[in-house]
Amino acid sequence: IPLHLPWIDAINKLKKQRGAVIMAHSYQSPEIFHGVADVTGDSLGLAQAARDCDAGLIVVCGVHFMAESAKILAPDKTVLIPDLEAGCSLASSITAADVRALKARHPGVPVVSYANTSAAVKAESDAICTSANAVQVVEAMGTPKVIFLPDEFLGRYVAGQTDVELVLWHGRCEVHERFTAQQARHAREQFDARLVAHPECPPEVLAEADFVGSTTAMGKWLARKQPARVALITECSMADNLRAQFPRTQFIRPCNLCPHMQRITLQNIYAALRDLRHAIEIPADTIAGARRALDRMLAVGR
Ligand code: CIZ
Ligand code: SF4
Repeated sequence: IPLHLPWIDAINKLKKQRGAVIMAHSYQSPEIFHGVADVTGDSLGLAQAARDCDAGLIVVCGVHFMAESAKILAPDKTVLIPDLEAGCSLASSITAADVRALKARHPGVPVVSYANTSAAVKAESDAICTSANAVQVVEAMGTPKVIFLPDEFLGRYVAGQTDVELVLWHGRCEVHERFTAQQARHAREQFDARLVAHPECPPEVLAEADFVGSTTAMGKWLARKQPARVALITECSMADNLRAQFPRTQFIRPCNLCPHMQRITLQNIYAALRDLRHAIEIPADTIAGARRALDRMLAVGR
């Protein structure tokens, strides 16, 4: 962090001048997460904070679909992303046209989409879900069959917890799909670590885990259990950012970095505030459709 201090000071000064709020996802590096963010959280938490904050200018330090979700819930505010190329393998695995084709193939079957999708895909969906409420949202559709997009592994995990039949898509998180059961077992056997895994991991990894949960659920589990050693089988920055909060817990590898999250840097956050770029623009009808699907989720519960 010392190396970053001049940038952190400059950003925090400019942020005040602009009256901006900086929001950082849990997968952002510690200098961003602890150094410049006013709000931190998972993708939905950030979107809800964008809706509820007083500022008219929001910088989302995260990937593109997260900035879109903030814009969907706060359409009258200016939402900036420091790098438009910060994408996501899950979000880019499916287009709105793909969703329309699936609906044509399965008439009358509702579509539940994971938050990790574009605004256009959300607008084609009946409801949005997170990894924390996926089972509840699927069951709230009230149908024997649901189209579940786009994460195949999350879909298989959800399918194991409900009687609703799921039509799945072949999307993968390129960060979580790389973990292996052998890595998980190694962490447990060599380091006596508890294993906490994100449901975007392959089924054989989830089978080894002591706890499977979303980004937010992982933090709550740690606070409850305070294990001596834990392997967070997820994006590396999770452990980096939680370390300060749990000084008695040792964080064991494996972890993988998300290359898209890494595109956000102190330098481009500064440039975003200086030049007011890159503003997220979404057509009004897409915002309305996506908002309806998000509201359906919020009615079920976070
Ligand atoms: O894997 C991701 O990108 C996650 C967990 C996003 C989120 O919902 O915060
Ligand atoms: Fe997408 Fe995976 Fe990166 Fe999350 S960690 S932004 S799901 S590629």
